[in-house]
Amino acid sequence: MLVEDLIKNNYLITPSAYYLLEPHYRKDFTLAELIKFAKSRGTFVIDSPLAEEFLMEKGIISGGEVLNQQSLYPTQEPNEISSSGEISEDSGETAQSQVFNTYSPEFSDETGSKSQVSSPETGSSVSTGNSAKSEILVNHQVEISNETAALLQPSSISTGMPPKLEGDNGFSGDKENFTGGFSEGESFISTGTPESESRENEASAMLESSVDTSHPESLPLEAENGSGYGNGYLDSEEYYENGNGVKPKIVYGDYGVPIAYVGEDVEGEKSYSTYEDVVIRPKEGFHYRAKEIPDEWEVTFDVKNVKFEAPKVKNAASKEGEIIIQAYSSYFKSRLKKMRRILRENPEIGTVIDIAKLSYVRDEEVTIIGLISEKRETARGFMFEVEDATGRIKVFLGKDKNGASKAYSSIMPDSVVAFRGQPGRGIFFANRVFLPDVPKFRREKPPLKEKVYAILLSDIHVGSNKFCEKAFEKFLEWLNGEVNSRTEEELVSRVKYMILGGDLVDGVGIYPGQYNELAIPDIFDQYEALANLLRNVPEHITMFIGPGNHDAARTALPQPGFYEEYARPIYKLKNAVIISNPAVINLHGREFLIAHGRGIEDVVDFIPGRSHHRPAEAMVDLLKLRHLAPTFGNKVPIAPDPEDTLVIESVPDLFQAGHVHVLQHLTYNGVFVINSGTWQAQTEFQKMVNIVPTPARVPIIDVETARLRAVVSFEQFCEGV
Ligand code: D5M
Ligand code: FE
Ligand code: ZN
Repeated sequence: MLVEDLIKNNYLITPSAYYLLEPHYRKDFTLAELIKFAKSRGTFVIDSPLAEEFLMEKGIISGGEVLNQQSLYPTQEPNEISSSGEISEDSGETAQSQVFNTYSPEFSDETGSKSQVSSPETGSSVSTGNSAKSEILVNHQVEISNETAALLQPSSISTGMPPKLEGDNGFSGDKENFTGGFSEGESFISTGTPESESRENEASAMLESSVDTSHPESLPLEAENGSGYGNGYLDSEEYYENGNGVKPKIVYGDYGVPIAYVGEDVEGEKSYSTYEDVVIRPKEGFHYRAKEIPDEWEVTFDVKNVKFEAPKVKNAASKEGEIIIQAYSSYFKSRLKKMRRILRENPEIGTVIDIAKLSYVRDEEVTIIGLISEKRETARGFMFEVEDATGRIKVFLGKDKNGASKAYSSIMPDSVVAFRGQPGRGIFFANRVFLPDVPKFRREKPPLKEKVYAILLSDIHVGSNKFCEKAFEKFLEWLNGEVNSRTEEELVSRVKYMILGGDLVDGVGIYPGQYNELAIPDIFDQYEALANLLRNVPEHITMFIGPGNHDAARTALPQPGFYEEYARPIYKLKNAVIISNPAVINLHGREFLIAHGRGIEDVVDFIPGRSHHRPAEAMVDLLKLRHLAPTFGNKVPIAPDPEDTLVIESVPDLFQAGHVHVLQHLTYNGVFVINSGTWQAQTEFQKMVNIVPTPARVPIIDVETARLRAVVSFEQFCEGV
């Protein structure tokens, strides 16, 4: 009623203001009074501060009542970050000290399951990295002078942050920590160029960009012709005049709910750049071998293509609560069913029996498969509360049993595992436990005729004042042929795919106080800015783009895609394929599992010894549980879809995630596991919780082997953003 009345009068109200005002409407105040008040404040949007002020002025509320701010990341004491929750009290201390110790990524005092992980981050392989590193250091001086030159460019972009030149210390210190971990056939490349040459490049780049801005292709907004995007956006726009000559545009979502308000674009008003002037063309004469290699890709799993069946309830008038319970019940049934199928592929599992049928079993070994709702360590062993579609039982696993304690620490709440053993009175005595896991060996795939590469990116965070814009532009130039060696030339020439795994923009209102760290405080402009940058990726490179928790997308997992109203500019990119989070892409017969990776946060919370700074290890834990976010009700919100699309149903050749902003990779049972890092320097929030990101490093994957071919670093253009 209040909403409609206001809209009729060309006023808008935010949901929080609505909840404040609605109970008093027509009882304690009239529409005319509210409108008069808003007019006196010169606004036609009634938000909660305005509503509060209004209610206070009317004497309806007193000053003490304040709105609770909802936020995605509740503010926490730093030492709560890795608290391991109720089910693993024993490990709380270890996990905490792991996170809050001074950062030392190479010296993991790993406990538990490290032995199964063959990590290239150890031993002799480090030497390759080291020699590359010394090259980087040699070029360091040059890089600084490049930077100076770049700052003088007329087209350099203002982020609202003062330009900064870095000294030696931070740079080399960080490098020490990170360059290890590149084995034979991989290289770590810094983009430093020999002095004289790079100056020339710099100059020509300057020239090009100033010429190019006048080119029609560089215009940020293509003419909207109304065709092609039939999602109701255009039909549901309305314009209102509010008396001050300002014409707001209101965008309506489902059920006629106003979801966005777009102010008229006033040219020249913005104090920030959306990178319209960043126009980079392939270097003349640069030969892209990838253009001649036929495309061979397919998105083999995308949440958008899953047909969900609506939950069955007795009749259409059933209560909403009942529908939600039904939905979660189908969700967990689906998880159990999928996990059972995976676990049964293990020949050692034996006869699987429903929990409800255990009472018929006499003196024989059987297997139960169930969801772990609780786990606890006792003096002699481990107790689990296990549930399947037919019932629930306590399971005891003696400490003396093979692999018991390792499995115990790997099991996250709500994951599904199998126990083999014998039922006793009201309890199941297990002799063995099986995680779903992935098979030890993988069949080799047929070789490819030609080398072709894929670049993995994530967490670009465009719009953040910590977004490494200069490094990203350098990377774009590099992709356009601005290379420093034969090796780099070969790499760039064969890049055919680019995968972007979420957190493309920084978003707005994602965490408390984020506003102060935004260079672009408007979500529409953030996507515009992102698209303006990505438009410079050569067109023969297909970009697969999926959402993360900072994007304009559903917060709960899975995330089917972006809200098109906001992310329209990236939908319009010619060479972009929008994917869901998670998604599976097949590249030349190799399966790439792509997820943003919020599940990593829960692994760090629940599995002892895990850290944000070694995300690939946490990803292996998820792989072992064959689920991207097994735990319900901890950090990661999960949508009550009738089907669990977060199960890792098929074993990938490569598993990519991002989210934690640290580049790390390893190989586990033939699966290449990699966290693709970030393009955002350390934020104030991350400083507080001691998260040290590794920005601006580009991992390049050899598609044939689904392994790392090289990491190219643009970090020197990012340090101390
Ligand atoms: O996540 C960037 C990093 O910050 C990732 O390691 C998660 C971490 N992060 C962010 N907020 C929190 C809270 N509240 N608790 C624990 N860890 C957090 P991004 O998604 O880019 O913000
Ligand atoms: Fe992120
Ligand atoms: Zn994230």
